[in-house]
Amino acid sequence: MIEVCHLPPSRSIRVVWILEELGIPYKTRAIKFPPQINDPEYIALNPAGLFPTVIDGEEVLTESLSICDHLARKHGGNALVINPGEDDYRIYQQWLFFGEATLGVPLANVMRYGAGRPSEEQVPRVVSDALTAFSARLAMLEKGLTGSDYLAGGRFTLADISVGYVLWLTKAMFHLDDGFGDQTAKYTDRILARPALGRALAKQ
Ligand SMILES: N[C@@H](CCC(=O)N[C@@H](CS)C(=O)NCC(=O)O)C(=O)O
Repeated sequence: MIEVCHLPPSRSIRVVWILEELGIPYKTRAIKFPPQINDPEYIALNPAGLFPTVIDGEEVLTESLSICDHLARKHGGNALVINPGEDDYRIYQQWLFFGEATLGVPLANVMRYGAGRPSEEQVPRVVSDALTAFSARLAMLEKGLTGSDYLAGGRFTLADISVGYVLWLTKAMFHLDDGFGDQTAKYTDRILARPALGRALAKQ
């Protein structure tokens, strides 16, 4: 059975979310954090000590979106992905990568150099630059959402899981959603209301 090394609120939520959306059986493995000190078995699987890692038969997979893509194609009959040649493939790819490589990066810096550290270790200049960048990236999302319920293909896809995870962090974990535009606020509510995400968030 597929095994997900799961450590909420890490990006392993993306993996559990898509498994729940697709109804694919899986089990979770708890990690002893920090794995570099407490979980040598995990470090043997993922020497970077990052989350998530998934074990699927003989394969050990890392990178949350690549894992989700693999699971949807191998076990989910290609549901929730858009293939080359299909309408909106390019825009699907754009938002898929945007979630991880563009929208999530400044948010991570807000935490890493701000609220996630004791006040004497915070770096205010880095945090304010990251908030400025985050706001500009949200403006890009707002423009992309105008007139559509989902990011690509007129349906819920992995691109929505990619971006939706970051919006969940922004709203539910960091309470930084007051900068959301109207479309982004509505989109976030729509995506966060998905029952599969609720089940994923309930998994420990
Ligand atoms: N691009 C990777 C990023 C993985 C990543 O940075 N995960 C974070 C948690 S969300 C982590 O493990 N952080 C622990 C650390 O930096 O030591 C992915 O999408 O899987």
